[in-house]
Amino acid sequence: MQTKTYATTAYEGQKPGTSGLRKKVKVFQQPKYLENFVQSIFNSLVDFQGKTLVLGGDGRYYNRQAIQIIIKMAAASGFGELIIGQGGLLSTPAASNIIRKYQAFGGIVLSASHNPGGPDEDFGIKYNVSNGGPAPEKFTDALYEHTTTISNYVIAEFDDIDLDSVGETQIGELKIRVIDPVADYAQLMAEIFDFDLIKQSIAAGLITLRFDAMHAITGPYATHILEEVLGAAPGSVFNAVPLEDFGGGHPDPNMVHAHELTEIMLGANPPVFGAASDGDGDRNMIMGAHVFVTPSDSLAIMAANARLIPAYAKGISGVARSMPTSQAVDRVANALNLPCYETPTGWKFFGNLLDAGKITLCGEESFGSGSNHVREKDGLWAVLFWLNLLARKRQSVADIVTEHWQKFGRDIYCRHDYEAVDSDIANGVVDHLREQLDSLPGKTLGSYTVKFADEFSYTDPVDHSVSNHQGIRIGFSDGSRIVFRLSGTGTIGATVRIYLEKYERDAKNHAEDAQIALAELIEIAEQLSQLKQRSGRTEPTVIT
Ligand code: G16
Repeated sequence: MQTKTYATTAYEGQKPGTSGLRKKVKVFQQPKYLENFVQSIFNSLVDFQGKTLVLGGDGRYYNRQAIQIIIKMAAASGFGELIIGQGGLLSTPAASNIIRKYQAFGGIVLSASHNPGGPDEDFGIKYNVSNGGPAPEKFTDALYEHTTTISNYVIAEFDDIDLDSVGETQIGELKIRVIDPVADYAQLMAEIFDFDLIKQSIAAGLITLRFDAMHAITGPYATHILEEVLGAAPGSVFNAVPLEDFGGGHPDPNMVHAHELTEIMLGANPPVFGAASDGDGDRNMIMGAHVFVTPSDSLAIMAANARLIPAYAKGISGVARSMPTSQAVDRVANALNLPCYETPTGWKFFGNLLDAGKITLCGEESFGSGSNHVREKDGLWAVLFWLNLLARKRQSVADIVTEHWQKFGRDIYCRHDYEAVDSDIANGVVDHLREQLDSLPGKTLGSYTVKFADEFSYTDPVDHSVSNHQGIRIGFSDGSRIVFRLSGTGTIGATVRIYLEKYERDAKNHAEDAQIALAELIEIAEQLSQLKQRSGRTEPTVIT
């Protein structure tokens, strides 16, 4: 195999965010931009020669071109085998499964997740380590250092690989395997859940469902598992064909962007169950007839009912949630006497806890939940969890949620996002909040009294690494919270996220609309942050 070394110069700003490097496609298309980043990944690895690398992406615009470049660079760097999803496709959880199942050295996942796709939209790339999970901060920090000093990259010269046919190709010492992206994942799901029971419930008409794949990666996975294996009516999965631009949509499973599903579920004669997933298949939105389940509640309900699922029937070892996620799961953990961990935002922070067996289930308010079956969050897994639950409990989604609240109380919750805010203004807002932290405890704000105010810092209980500046937290004496963070996944300016949470024990108030119940906290958040005043915005871009 012929290889060639090219001189290059560093690009600024190749610092991985919450989940890899996400930029506009046009940024990635600059000469040697992708090559610099990929070479920097390889320069951060030790002892990988001859080993296996998994490669796949969510199929968005530039996926195919990027994969061909990465194949040739991986070949030149000395990998022994590449496992690639057919068509260059692998959902993020499926990639995590393949890395683990075939004991690969690591994997490269191409995705900008829930961000839109197309020539003028977003692209992304991240490296996953041998446990199948996103590389930890120690690795991404080292990788970033490499991007700032890179001076050359090496690439092999051979024709583009046929990604559309399953099979094997040998090029010199390198074996390239193009695999069915769905089969291994579908098999894993069948091992976790009671497929026979779900199938019976669907056949008996007890469960009817709609799944919005949003023209993204879960289309083929959901069609196979939900329709072909479990027998849901043809067409139950819609927007099922992955498109490079997601059909012009924003593949983010929330009630704003998955509006087709939302209209079905809140409209006349809805099915029993509705769900959606995102660009790369790791997020999920759960709905029932006339009801939306917040991701935080979904996690808590899963934890409370885990024993009803075959894979977790013997019990779970513990749970974890990201800091801004509501405390609903903490209440379940407390009742079941389970350890409960609070981590920074980012799935990578769950990896050590899962590897060490300290937790079995984890989740985030950002529409992500998962378990120890892979090391990524997993959209379809969450959907199957709920289907298994519905089949076992023979209750509606609304009844399951209401019963859960009656038992544990309700953490009324919502998130306000202000997108594409000028970065200096956003940083000014955070600085302004930071300056007030020492003076807030004990203060009365409206009907709330501040109990604590701090900037979240996390010490990993396994490797003791410390992650600072993970969000501003303001906790009140009644357990309510306001959290402020800057997103690490946006590509334009800064996205300011405000997370609002209020605990309500009294069942007669459980049906209240979240925006109304949280109105006073929303006011207090503005008073403290001056976000609207400083940014000139009058309302959030998205409320979830
Ligand atoms: C990624 C991370 C999640 C995180 C989410 C939002 O998800 O894996 O852990 O919660 O981003 O992060 P931020 O608030 O920093 O934008 P995904 O689905 O985008 O890969």
